[in-house]
Amino acid sequence: MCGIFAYLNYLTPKSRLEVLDLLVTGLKRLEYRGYDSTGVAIDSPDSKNIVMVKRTGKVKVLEDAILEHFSGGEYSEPVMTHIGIAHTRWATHGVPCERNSHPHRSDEGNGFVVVHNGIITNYNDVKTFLAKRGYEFESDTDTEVFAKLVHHLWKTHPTYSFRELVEQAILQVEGAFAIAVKSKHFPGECVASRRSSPLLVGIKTKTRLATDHIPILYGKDDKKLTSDQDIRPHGQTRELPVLPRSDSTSEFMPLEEKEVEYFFASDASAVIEHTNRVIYLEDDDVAAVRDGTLSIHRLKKSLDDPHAREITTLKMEIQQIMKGNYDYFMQKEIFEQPDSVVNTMRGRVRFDGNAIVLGGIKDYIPEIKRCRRLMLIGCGTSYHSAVATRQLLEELTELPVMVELASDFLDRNTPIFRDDVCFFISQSGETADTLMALRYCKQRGALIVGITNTVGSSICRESHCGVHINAGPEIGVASTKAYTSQFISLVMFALVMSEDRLSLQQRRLEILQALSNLADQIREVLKLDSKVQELAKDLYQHKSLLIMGRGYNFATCLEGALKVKELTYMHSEGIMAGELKHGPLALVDGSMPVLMIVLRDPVYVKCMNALQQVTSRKGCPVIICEEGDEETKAFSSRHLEIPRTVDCLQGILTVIPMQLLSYHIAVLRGCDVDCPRNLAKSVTVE
Ligand code: G6Q
Ligand code: GLU
Repeated sequence: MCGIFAYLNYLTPKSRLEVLDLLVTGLKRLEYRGYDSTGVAIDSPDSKNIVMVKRTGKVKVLEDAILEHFSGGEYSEPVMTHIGIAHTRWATHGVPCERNSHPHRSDEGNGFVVVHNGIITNYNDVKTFLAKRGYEFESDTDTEVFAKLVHHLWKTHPTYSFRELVEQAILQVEGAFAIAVKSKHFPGECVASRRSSPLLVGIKTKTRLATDHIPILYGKDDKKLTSDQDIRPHGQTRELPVLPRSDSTSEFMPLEEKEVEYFFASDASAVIEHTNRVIYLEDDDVAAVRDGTLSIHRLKKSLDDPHAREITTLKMEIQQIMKGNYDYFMQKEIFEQPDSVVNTMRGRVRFDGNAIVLGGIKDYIPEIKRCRRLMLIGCGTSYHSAVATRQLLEELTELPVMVELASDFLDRNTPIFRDDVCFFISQSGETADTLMALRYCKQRGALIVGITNTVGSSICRESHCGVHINAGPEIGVASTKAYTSQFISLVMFALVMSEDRLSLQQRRLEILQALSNLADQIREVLKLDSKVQELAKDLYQHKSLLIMGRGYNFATCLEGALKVKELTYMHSEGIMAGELKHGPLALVDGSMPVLMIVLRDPVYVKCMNALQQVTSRKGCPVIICEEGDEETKAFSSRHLEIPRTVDCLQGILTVIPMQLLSYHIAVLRGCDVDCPRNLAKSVTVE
């Protein structure tokens, strides 16, 4: 998800133009996170209103618009106290356009404006609730409901403080968010909060801060709650329940600095040039600044909560911060997968009820169920996600499933019929071959389903329906987290297609259970990183690497080989183990590097057969096997053990060592990990 940046100056003279420059610079520091549109909101010259400028495209486009829009002299007058908010958007709901860009407002008077990172998964419910109360919506985003919800609360609870209004609104929304809210009704105040999306507060004062901690405040009298008191009502669309007020004279605690500046940002790269003193907010923290005083509140107290939030001192340089503790974006994105897979399933898989809802295609499911066959079409890694899920799709849909490389599909002028359902899988949503294949199928009357990571992309817009994989922006050219999110999106589709098949319920439950454990198991596999790095040292000087497997893991062989090729420039080949005797075995001798995937699944015996064929030709394969599988491990001194999961999800776990191995070999070979030679992140030419 993208970038939030807000700047509040208190008793510190700044002109609005200076504030705008700070906001734009802050967005530039967040550009690396990927985005499709931007926007800012500041006070009007008379300080009685809020003015906004929003644009699609690069931050530079916004910067030019600001220069044009705010040229008047009144914007160069210094103001002592002011709050400006800014946003870079990676669309999840509503195409990238000015209307859908943030900040979003509560009403035509810009009473409340909000910038949001993440996904409000129950936004339709909230929207219905508000529409019944006369609210009209001007965007297609989920975010807009938040601004209007705060406004509704303000109208119905006129005595509430700004912070309380935002708290009440937070209690009603579900999903992931980092938000910053500004209001003309509460000038000079800012309220920010987070749930599953990062947000921090930078503090800049003329003198050293009087404290290194800010106490966390709770409930009505801000006294510590003595037990787990969940005061969060169940978010229905009935009249909003009102919580006990939490405003009291003791509310605003220390950090009452005279001249102070606060920076709210998605990550420290936007703050470090101003201050190194930051507070990392935790989920469901509510940070509020009023009259220059910062306070932090929580709605729900669990007994192991700390008493305060620490003001930490940043020691990292900007460059480091952008990649977190990682050296490359690709490395960061590999390690993000425990979170990105959760984001893909967020608001869609109800583990408690074993139900799945894919909002973007649910109206088309009856038509899809009547189709003659499914066709999965993509390029590169996206094609491999189709290969990885084909067998499960055949099993759960009981339909013929074809997987096609878009370029070859077009070369063959493949016959397509009106009762075909064609899936176009594409991280960027702009790959020319895939887009051309989409148009080819659409012209022939097929139903078009887009599986993309980029809202508003060509494939997204030209599909009849689709699923957004919600992997977040993928910066590294070599696709990693998008692959696993595409994989899971197709698995979710297969589960939706079989929800009314009694004979498949046991199988579905097994898969749903495995999905609920996936993030933790990915974390387990990522712990193999140093062992994989050692393996890379054995392999990086070789000219080739053969990767063998079959069944649910054949896709991993193809994807692993592609990763090795595109990152290390070594030759590598994914080989169907069942094909060994039909030729590839001739390549095997004591010096040919081989990696084999041998898991305890329906093709285990056949994989062991292939393993024995390799070792009997003096091959010394690296083996990816299940934890504790001593029988398989006995065939090689080099093995990577991964947790056991259901057969159709093994490919999520087995691809990660391949991602890590290709990364480490690339580093050892001095390759440019994030921008491999000759390659582009989106191949928009045929
Ligand atoms: C793989 C590469 C590349 C990519 C294809 C398809 O690591 O990123 O193979 O998967 O070019 O790109 P889209 O998924 O954006 O269509
Ligand atoms: N879901 C919001 C939208 O689509 C925010 C997306 C983001 O994180 O940028 O506008």
